[in-house]
Amino acid sequence: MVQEQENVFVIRTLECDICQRFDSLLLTEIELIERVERNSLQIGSRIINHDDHLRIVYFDRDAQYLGDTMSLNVKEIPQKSVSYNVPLLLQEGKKLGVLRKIVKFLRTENFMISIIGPSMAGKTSLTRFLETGIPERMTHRINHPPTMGQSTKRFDLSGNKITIFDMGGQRNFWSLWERHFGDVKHIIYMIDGTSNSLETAIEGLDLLFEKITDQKLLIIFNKFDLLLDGYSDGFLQPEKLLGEIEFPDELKYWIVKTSVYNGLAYEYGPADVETPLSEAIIDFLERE
Ligand SMILES: Nc1nc2c(ncn2[C@@H]2O[C@H](COP(=O)(O)OP(=O)(O)OP(=O)(O)O)[C@@H](O)[C@H]2O)c(=O)[nH]1
Ligand SMILES: [Mg+2]
Repeated sequence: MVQEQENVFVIRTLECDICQRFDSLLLTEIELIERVERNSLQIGSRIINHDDHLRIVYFDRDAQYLGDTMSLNVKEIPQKSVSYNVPLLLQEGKKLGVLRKIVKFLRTENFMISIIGPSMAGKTSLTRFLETGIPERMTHRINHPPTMGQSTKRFDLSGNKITIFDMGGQRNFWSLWERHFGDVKHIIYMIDGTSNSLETAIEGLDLLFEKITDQKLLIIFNKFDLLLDGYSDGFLQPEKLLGEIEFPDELKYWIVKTSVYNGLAYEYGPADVETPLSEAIIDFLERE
């Protein structure tokens, strides 16, 4: 990916999430070091103009491409607006019983979701799974770079138009989590259920509760497969979390155990039933 020529570094990126473009950055050694040293993380960045958005590319001191952030004008994406692909007559189906179901089947809704939570919880893996429908265990991906800042994805899911703001979970990025709260109606807070750090999970939730307004919240305890397959001795108990933290009175929230690895949600709805993970997420989006 990276080659050095007379103190000029070429950084080639993966494809842009939005317009599938590939980019190459040319940086002199001086410029590279200057950009990396601008912040305490020792991560350099450079903005590239794409047609209707900006791409911010991140790299390290060795000119290694780390990832990128898309900057969209989110105001242009309608929030949960309903666009009908059916004649007006069928929209009247709301009053007409059977036709109502047809309308629901044919209409397209737009949902914007922020996925936040501590690092390594599986936020990017969940985003990829929802986009591709391929469970993590079947992708054989070995490279999981942490999300630098945020990554934006737009795709269709069961006839709905989805925009996901997949936020970086490393502590230095927590201050960015609220960036899209003015635009989203749904927040997913994701925790690695096999991690011992209930404190970190609670700290992140405390921060969220300071900023959340009227959004609906889904708290995901991920990596349940590690417990089922015997790789983990324990799994954080949602009840324990509930006992340790005070939820805002008006907050509408749900809790679910998942395995993005297997593409499943556990005990969501009737106890002991495994639900396809994308169905559980759609169900959350459609809950009143
Ligand atoms: N066993 C198991 N591993 C998972 C699961 N989901 C994600 N992982 C792994 O967890 C690691 C971190 O996944 P990411 O999706 O990159 O985590 P993230 O929350 O986006 O992390 P940041 O971007 O740093 O905030 C990767 O090695 C994934 O393969 C799961 O359900 N089960
Ligand atoms: Mg990530």
